[in-house]
Amino acid sequence: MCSGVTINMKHLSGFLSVIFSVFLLAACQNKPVEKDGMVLINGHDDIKSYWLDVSPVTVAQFDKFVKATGYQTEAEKFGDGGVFDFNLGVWKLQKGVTWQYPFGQDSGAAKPDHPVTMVSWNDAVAYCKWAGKRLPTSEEFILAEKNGHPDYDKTYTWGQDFKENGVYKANFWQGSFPGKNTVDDGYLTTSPVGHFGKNELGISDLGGNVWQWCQDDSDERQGEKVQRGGSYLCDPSVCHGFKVGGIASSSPETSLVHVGFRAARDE
Ligand SMILES: [Ca+2]
Repeated sequence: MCSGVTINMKHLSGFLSVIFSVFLLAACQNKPVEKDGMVLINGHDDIKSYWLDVSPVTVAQFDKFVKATGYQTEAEKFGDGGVFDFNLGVWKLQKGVTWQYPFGQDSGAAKPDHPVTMVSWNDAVAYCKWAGKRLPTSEEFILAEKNGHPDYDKTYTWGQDFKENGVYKANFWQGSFPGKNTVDDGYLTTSPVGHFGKNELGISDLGGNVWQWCQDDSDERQGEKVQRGGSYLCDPSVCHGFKVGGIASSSPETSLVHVGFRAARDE
């Protein structure tokens, strides 16, 4: 994306024409710095510069945390969690679902390279603490969606359309929610993190795949915590949560089959 100078050569009527183009884009001054799976995002206004995970926390990463600490998630303690029933098109509280088996043991284990789900806000905070990180604020998540540009005006973090060159740019719901999912993007539920590419900052899964917990209390719903990014259950005609600024919320002890998180850290 960021090139100081580009040179295009064209043969015109037998003469070689060399065209120099010089770009002095704002992005060039903010070339993303990546380290230890995090990207440094330059602050703006009252947002200080911060590090943000390149991808949502995966099942494999959460497994390391559990093995190191013996942590028990709230879904495990309560013995149930929220699952979307694709056959009936409704949400239900299902017993025996965990981060390892978010749709239940009969539906198979969560894949290591997929985002962890069936984790509450409290679980996410516990993971972040163990990792020496914290949850991003809502503002930080949105600035990442905007590729670090506060005046970013495209609908999605990757651009303006669902697809680029015929290829889906995110994991969401195609068809009509809740009755029909045509799965044109290849995934009914979660997808491997990074599968649909990265934005300009080199960050993946900021739109679609799983909703992600943020630090903040919901302004709209008392006692709930904000989620950002949308999920594989978002049908743009119903929810459209995977657009820039998409928002949802749940109570901090709620564990759902389409909600995960990523971590942040102060610069
Ligand atoms: Ca999908």
